[in-house]
Amino acid sequence: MSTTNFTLDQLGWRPAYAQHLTLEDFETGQPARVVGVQRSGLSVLCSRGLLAVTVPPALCAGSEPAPTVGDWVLVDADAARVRRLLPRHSLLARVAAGTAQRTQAIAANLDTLLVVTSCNADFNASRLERYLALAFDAGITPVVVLTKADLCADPESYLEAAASLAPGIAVVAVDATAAASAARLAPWLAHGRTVALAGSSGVGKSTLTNTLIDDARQDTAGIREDDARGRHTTTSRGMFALPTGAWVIDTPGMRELRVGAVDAGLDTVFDEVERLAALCRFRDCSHAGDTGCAVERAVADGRLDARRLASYHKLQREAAGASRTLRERHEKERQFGALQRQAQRAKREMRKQDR
Ligand SMILES: Nc1nc2c(ncn2[C@@H]2O[C@H](COP(=O)(O)OP(=O)(O)O)[C@@H](O)[C@H]2O)c(=O)[nH]1
Ligand SMILES: [Mg+2]
Ligand SMILES: [Zn+2]
Repeated sequence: MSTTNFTLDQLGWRPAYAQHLTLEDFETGQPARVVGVQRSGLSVLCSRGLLAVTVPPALCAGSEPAPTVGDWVLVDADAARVRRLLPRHSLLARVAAGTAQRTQAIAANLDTLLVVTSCNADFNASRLERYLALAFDAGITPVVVLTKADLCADPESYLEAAASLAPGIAVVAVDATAAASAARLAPWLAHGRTVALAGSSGVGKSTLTNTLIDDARQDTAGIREDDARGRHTTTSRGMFALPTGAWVIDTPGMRELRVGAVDAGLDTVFDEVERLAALCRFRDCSHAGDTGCAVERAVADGRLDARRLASYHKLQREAAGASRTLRERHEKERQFGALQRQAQRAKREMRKQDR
């Protein structure tokens, strides 16, 4: 484990974060970055080095997702305890399995999401669209990384297919086992930047992480779970320093990535569908058997992929379901609040009458 002390700048601090801190905050605490999440608490890096800190339960009680890797927290100056969570500039989250639409934080304060898939049977356009919508919705730049290019006869066809999934997205093919090849990701790995790798199990996320950090093993910070070969494996989430000064977060493979109310992200990814939809005869066209539907006409003409429209419908439904649940929850909270106020009023009235 590194004993290096990190400056805020090295940890990816942004001047804008200081707006959320008072003079008193700086006197009684210090900002620290979460590099690991354990059941017992958090591992954070700050000017005092690597610390294990506890999180007061009240901090996890609200509707805001609990502290996750990449988060900035204010740590007590004289105790190993988190005082509060600083506002996030971005949050990658998914909807947890089950019906409650509970949000599960994956990583916070990301600049870039490396959406990793392989140049083989793992490549799945609809799954990629899901990740892309999630990233765009969170204000995180997605980059599609196609691994195992060295094992593939025709990486070009995968590059082309991936590039067509959202307007203007960057797509890079790499051999994740080779440093020279992984260096193609340099544009997103500048000093102080934070990137996360996401994608199915087995696509090469940990291999790529290892290749990127390998040159400077001793300088690698963060919590690393080592397997028998002494290599990094993803048993828990962690954040690692790269020799370039960037931070990389490896996420465990997700079998199911359910998205929340990512409507804005969908508009970005399915830009051409939205444009076509503007030409439908009816404004509330559902693009499913309605007369005068420009979207379905485009599918019939071969201008729009039927798969893409199906993917759009599926994600729209998911996002709408999430919005509905959120609205219902807010409505319940609102009604509950009104009831409480009513009860308080009644109590006050009774006291008045008593006097
Ligand atoms: N040849 C080659 N093998 C790779 C590449 N990326 C990953 N692998 C192999 O694929 C397997 C799974 O990789 P891993 O990093 O554990 O995937 P993860 O589950 O996404 O973390 C390992 O045996 C890697 O050596 C690549 O670009 N080229
Ligand atoms: Mg892994
Ligand atoms: Zn339509």
